[in-house]
This record gives sequence, structure tokens and C-alpha cells, in this order.
Amino acid sequence: MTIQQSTGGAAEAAPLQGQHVNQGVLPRLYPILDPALLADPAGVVVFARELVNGGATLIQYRNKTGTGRQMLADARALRQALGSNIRLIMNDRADLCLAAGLDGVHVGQDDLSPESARLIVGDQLWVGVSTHSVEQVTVADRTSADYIAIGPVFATASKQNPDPVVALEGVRAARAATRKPLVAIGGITRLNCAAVIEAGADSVAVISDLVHDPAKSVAAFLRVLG
Ligand code: TZP
Ligand code: MG
Repeated sequence: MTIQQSTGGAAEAAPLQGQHVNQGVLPRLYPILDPALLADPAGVVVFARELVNGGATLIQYRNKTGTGRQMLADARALRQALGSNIRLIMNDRADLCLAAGLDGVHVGQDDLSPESARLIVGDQLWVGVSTHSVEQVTVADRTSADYIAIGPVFATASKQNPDPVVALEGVRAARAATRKPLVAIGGITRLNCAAVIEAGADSVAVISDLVHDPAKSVAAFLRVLG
């Protein structure tokens, strides 16, 4: 796979130019929408619209407690409400990604492998993979994954049984281990996100620091991230 290396410039997003994805870029801010963390878990579409109003161009839908049917209903509602200009990523479930017409799937170390997810979603959709160590980054780098996530960078309350924090040093090590676009995740706020990009991440994935007043929060992140 030929992947163009990110320049790491603060105002640039990382191009995704692998053999599987020939369009679009990974935005600096990668919001994750988890209904369990919303004041109104049924307000998924309202919350997503707010993220978009603030400037988000990509949203991952993550639901660790809902049924497959609920996840599919939410994902379809998001697609219908936001249209095709917003890139929508399904966490964990390649089947639901396809069924809802989303743009990609994000798998973790206990989900389908990136190659198995790729078999399901095909060459045109994005496949992302979570990693928690430089060793896992090295393995992920050899797959067809379009981007690699590394984390948790800092302590997080949004994930059950999180892996040990990798800190900024872990982001630096991940950056050195792959030329794929790199997403940092875990405990990232508008106050620390600049340091995370400085450490080599192309993008920051955020759950909790977007939950309150999502439009203003996204805009605040984007003012820092460019
Ligand atoms: N994977 C590693 S940390 C994390 C996930 C899903 C949770 C990130 O949430 P927050 O609230 O931005 O720390
Ligand atoms: Mg997962």
C-alpha cells in the first residue's frame, strides 16, 4: 500500500491515499458519539447535528450497550439526517456499517481484524484500527487499515477497562512506527490536544470533552487544531 506520510503541519489534515481509499482526508478532530454519555441517549441525531454545526466533518458512532437493531436504527438516522457530506464511521461492526450505508468501520483488538473487516466492507470504505502499544501499531501498519488509532493517551472515564495510558511518549513512538494516518484517543481535551498533535498525531478522537455544548466544543477544538 502506498500511503503518503502526513507532514504533521498543524493546519493540515492527513491524506488517506492507500489503495483502498482514494478520496477524502482524515480531519484533525474525530468526534465519537456514544449515546451512553449523552444526557438524552435518544437524542443521537440532535447531538450529531450540533457537532456538525460546530464544524465536525466526520463522526464515529459507538454504542457498547445497545442492541444491533438499535445501533442500525441510530446509524441510519444519522446518515439520513446528516447526508453524505459527513463521513460516518461505525465502531466495532462491519455488518452494521454496510447495512446503514456508513463510510467506514473502526475495529479494536478484540473485534474482527482489519483484514477481515476489509473483506466485509470492501476497498472503498475506510477501515480504522485501535492500538494500545507500539507493538500493536507495528502489526496494524502491515494491514490494509486506512488509519491507526493509538491510546489511551491520557486517563479516560469513557471506556470500560481501558488499557494503560501510553502518554505523549506513546504517540511519539506510534508516529515513528507507521506512516499511516494516526489518530490519538483517550482523555484528550481542548487544553491538551495541541500537545498531542505536536507529538505526531494527525487527528484527535474525543468523546467526553464534546458532550457539553457540542457545537461550541467542536468549534473550540477546531480553533486550536486549525
Ligand atoms: N479508546 C481508547 S480511550 C477511549 C476509547 C474509545 C475513550 C475516549 O473517550 P474520552 O472521553 O475522549 O477520553
Ligand atoms: Mg471495538
